[in-house]
Amino acid sequence: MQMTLKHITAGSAILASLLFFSCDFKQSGSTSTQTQSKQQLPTPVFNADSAYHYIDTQVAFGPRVPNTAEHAACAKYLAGELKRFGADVIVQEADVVAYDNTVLKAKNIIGQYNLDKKKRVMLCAHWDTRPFADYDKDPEKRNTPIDGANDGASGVGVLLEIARQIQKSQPNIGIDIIFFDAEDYGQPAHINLPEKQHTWALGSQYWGKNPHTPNYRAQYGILLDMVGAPDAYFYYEQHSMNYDPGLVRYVWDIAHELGYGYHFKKDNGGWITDDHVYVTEYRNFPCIDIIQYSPDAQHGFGDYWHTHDDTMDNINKGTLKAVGQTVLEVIYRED
Ligand code: AHN
Ligand code: ZN
Repeated sequence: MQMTLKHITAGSAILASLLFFSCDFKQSGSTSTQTQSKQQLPTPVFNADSAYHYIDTQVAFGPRVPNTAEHAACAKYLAGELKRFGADVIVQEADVVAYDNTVLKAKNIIGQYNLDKKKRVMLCAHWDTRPFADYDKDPEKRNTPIDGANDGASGVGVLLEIARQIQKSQPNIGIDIIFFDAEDYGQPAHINLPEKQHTWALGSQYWGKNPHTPNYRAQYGILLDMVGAPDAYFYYEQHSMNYDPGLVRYVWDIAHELGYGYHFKKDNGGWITDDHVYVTEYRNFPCIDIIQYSPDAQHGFGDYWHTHDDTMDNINKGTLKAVGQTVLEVIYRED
């Protein structure tokens, strides 16, 4: 039979549709792979030994009090580590004024990942240490700066380990890690001074008003503060509950799901003025605080708090793991 033009056309149409079909089949295969990888990435395993090492290294510089050589050296180390872990780093320098009118040369250290992603989560911790030990049992030692192994270095150590994991396998979203300065220079409790507001969290107050990117916004933020003590309990911090109770419960649920219910108590804690308050108030997205709370203590924190007992002996790898693995799980579940 002789093929007419019509037949040829019909024949190619069949062939084309077959090709189209096979293409389509292949495509739907690759689409499902894509969907799968978007749905749930494997969560990296948080290494508590590594976080512990980053804490130990910070403490070895000596107290990281603004306007000291130890502080300057540690700032270099932290920015260098974030760079080594593949982040785009910005060191934001700011002159902030302390309760006693001392001008502090503050540095907020920022590491950005996946800058092309619009959806971002911000993770933060303060990196400075307190110039006083107001709550030390020895009055002679109250005017000297503390090691701040837990109060300062622990949150940063956990976030550096998270940065190291992000470099190995990227989450689906953008991540901004911010180490805030001058959080712990608040008006001391051991000398009688008239009540003064907003003397804490000076670095985050500055950043809130002058973010590293104009109009910076994240979907949400998580602040880590005092996340390394043995037997640390993290309660629902009340400002965080006020800003986004669903987010707080979601993070605590994940901690319980992973088996860290011992540390993450599903009960109300205190109202704690910390960096997350200024982040939320100035930037207008919710930032929650994972912070050790001790309901029976007079000041609400551990016995070591703002004393010379806040040393490396106060750091426990099990607590670091509970917090670090929970935060990793939260960010790798995002898409
Ligand atoms: C006050 O004591 C006002 N806020 C606790 C924030 C803090 C101090 N975190 C660590 N040190
Ligand atoms: Zn403190």
